[in-house]
Amino acid sequence: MKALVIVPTYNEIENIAKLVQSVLLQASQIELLIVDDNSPDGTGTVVQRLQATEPRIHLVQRQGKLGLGSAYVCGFKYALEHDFDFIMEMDADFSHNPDDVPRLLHAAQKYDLVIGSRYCNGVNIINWPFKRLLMSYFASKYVRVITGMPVKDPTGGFKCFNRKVLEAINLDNILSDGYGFQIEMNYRAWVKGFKLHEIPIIFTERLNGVSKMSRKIVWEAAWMVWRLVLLRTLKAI
Ligand SMILES: Nc1nc2c(ncn2[C@@H]2O[C@H](COP(=O)(O)OP(=O)(O)O)[C@@H](O)[C@H]2O)c(=O)[nH]1
Ligand SMILES: [Mg+2]
Repeated sequence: MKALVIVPTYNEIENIAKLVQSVLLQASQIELLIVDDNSPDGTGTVVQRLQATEPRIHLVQRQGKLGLGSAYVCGFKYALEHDFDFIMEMDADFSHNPDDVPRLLHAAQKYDLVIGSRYCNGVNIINWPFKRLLMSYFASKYVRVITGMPVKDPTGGFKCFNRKVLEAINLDNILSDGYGFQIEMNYRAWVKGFKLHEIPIIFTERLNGVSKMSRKIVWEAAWMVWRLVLLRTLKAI
């Protein structure tokens, strides 16, 4: 069994070395792919240095900041080409706890797409301003009502795909970024009849670095759900 944890990075120099080490410690069959968008702070150079002594670290350097969605699509294609069986998504900023990686992988033996969920038992988020928490929580409800998809945390970015899910989705058709991207991947997997499953995680706001998400990305996600429902009605997905 080969597992790849994909971590997109943009200016994560304070987090990346520690994150890479914490993930690789989890299990010997886990490898890492960093998709770095030519971070001005030198995140990519740090990864290159780590690669010198650890063959389980892979790096794709892109020209510039092209967005989270396309970084993951790039990572998914890499995973399929390099014969990985399980493909995980994870942030670089320790909002996702590396110690949860084995639990996600374990659940992925039984389900096609495992989602680390902040809203399985109440709300499990540490250090978010109340406004952000409220917005994320109601955004999840909104997505559920519009799409009918039975997922409590559709915008979460800590998850594990079986490779057959990624093989079944035409990755070149994925257009959304950020939170919309997470919703779109779940929706396309669900519509195709794959088994989705949520496991509880605790999400902790980053201590180092800054968020790259913007208002624009939130609005994009809000429209995206309507587009997805329409495409499904037209039998285009
Ligand atoms: N390669 C790449 N990574 C990105 C981009 N935007 C965000 N990221 C990474 O995606 C992850 C989640 O982003 P973050 O800003 O923490 O989002 P938040 O947790 O929703 O505030 C982090 O590892 C970021 O470095 C991007 O445009 N390109
Ligand atoms: Mg974050």
